[in-house]
Amino acid sequence: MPDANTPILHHYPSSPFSEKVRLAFGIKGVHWASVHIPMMAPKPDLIPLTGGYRLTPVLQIGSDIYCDTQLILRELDRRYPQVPLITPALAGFAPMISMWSDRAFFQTSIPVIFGSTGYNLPAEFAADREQLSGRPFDQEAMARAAPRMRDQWRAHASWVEAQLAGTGSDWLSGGSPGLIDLHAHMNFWFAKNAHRPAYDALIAATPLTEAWVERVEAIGHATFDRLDAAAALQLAQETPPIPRTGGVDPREAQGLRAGDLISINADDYGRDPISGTLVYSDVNEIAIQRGDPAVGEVIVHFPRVGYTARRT
Ligand SMILES: N[C@@H](CCC(=O)N[C@@H](CS)C(=O)NCC(=O)O)C(=O)O
Repeated sequence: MPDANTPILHHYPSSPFSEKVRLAFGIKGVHWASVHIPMMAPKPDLIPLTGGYRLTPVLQIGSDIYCDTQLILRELDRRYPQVPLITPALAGFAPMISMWSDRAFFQTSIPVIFGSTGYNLPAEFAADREQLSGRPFDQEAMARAAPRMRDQWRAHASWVEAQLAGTGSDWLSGGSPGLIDLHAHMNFWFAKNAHRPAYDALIAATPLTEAWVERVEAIGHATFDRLDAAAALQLAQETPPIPRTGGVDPREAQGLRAGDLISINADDYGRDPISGTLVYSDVNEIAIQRGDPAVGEVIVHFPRVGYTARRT
């Protein structure tokens, strides 16, 4: 059984967003616990922790629940600063990269991968992703769009290639691997693991990037133990929630205050609102406290960019 300080990652092996976090543990050499969650709804052991957020991955530390890789990676840097993911020279640019990797590049990768021949998706997976995005998940349409999307994918890859060529560095983050590498690597890992022929055809034009992908993979995932979801829920139940010191940002743009009942939702997909009492905020993070019989009181944390908070 891990203790209340052990990072517990709720994820599944083929999840590209989760790969960022697994590699972050590798860079930092932090031991973690691994809870496997389903790759589609329902997620009965995750929802009691998050209050409705269903995306993958989620990081749990005791009764603190961190949603979205943008915030999860920021939190890992705060808790394990010995090997930082962000250096002062890239303090602003590094987090910006997630908006490119997670949105524009990721939305290009989906039709490139799922529209490639030989990719058979179960009907319930397509139905789940339609529900998630509110848009059709039409594999035939993706197959028609795939050639045009490959044009775009190659162009995204060319930016990584240009950066590696321009700096002559092994890493996008500078002298050692860091946050930019983790965000940028995700779509290459996704394509490579989900559809190897499509990846091989695309990556051939960017040899520095191909070698960099292998370097990032070689970082590995540090050491971890598998954990039952029930044990993770029990740990949350047994750990009293303690809001982060600092309270609520006095400059909250909407004038939100500590104790306000609010709801938070992602603004791209998986927009289910999560409700609770505002207990902490700063310019990059907002956290609510909420309870569930399965986990007791927990604090659920979200990033600010890409999320909407409103009083209920
Ligand atoms: N903005 C989120 C996006 C996460 C995301 O899209 N994850 C995918 C899996 S890699 C997902 O949740 N798919 C639906 C699911 O797992 O239920 C983040 O950065 O964590």
